[in-house]
Amino acid sequence: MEKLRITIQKSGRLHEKSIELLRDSGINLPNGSGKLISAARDFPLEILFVRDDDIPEYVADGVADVGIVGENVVAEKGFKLRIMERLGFARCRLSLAIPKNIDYPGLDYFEGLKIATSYPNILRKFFSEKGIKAEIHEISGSVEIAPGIGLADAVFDIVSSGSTIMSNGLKEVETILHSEAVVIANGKMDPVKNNVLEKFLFRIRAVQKSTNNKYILLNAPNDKIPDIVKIIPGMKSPTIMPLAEEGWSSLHSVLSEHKFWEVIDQLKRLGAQGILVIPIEKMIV
Ligand code: PRT
Ligand code: ZN
Repeated sequence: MEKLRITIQKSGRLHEKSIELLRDSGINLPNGSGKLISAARDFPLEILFVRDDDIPEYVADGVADVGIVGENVVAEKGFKLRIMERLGFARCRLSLAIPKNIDYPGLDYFEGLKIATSYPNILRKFFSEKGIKAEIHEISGSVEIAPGIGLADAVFDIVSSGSTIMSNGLKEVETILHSEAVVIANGKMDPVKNNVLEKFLFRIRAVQKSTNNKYILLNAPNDKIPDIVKIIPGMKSPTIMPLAEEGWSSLHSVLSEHKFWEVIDQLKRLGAQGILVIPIEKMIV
């Protein structure tokens, strides 16, 4: 079978999770590979390790067929690419931040100011849409120190917890882009490769669904079961089995982790007991 070539980050914030996703999809790399390129043992896939900034270009040029990279980098590079799947890790946002003692009056504040960023294209596009003229100063690292050393009046940078911004005496005033890791693909792929891509995506999606969902088991009085089913309908419908104790049943269902925290109080109020929440390894719907 023709090999699909994927490009992932060599080292950094995306590396571990990208490898983990491949591993959970049943795709294992040979051990101790510090190499540029490596072939998977159990799937027709070659892995090319590069800096994250190069990933969109490699995929757009066809050097690789797919890549795993942050949406922020995809947006900045501006190549024509297909986003096949959002992966839910490396979440962050691109925001404008200003010195914290300034009373922020709104976007007009940035008119004529000097703004330091590693994402000039995204910022230029945003300002042009808003009709704001500012001086964009591109720097490649430690953007957050620029105002403190007099290099810029404000910054446009990645924010995650917000602590970097805060410890540099800045405050976040506008968020322009929300980002997470995504799978990108080249738009022009021959049918054979496309077939391998579909198989690859199928596996990734099964892993994604399983990590977002949990298997739930609980015991409840029979007369409450209809109400509980309304709250946790499951994949098709829940499994209900009688308990040895008269008048009680065990209910099994699948629900998203997020939903679980929403409904837990309702379940308890309805008399659910012995609630177990169990991880799912793979999920195919
Ligand atoms: O060497 P290479 O070029 O491959 O890696 P890199 O150094 O350019 O990127 P890396 O590994 O730092 O980040 C890769 C991707 O992770 C980014 O492109 C984002 O999509 C995503 N990501 C998620 C982050 C963060 N969270 C993050 N917090 N990237 C960077 N940061 C930095 C940010 O630059 C800032 O300095 O962390 C600081 C802010 O964090 P908080 O938590 O203090 O707000
Ligand atoms: Zn980078």
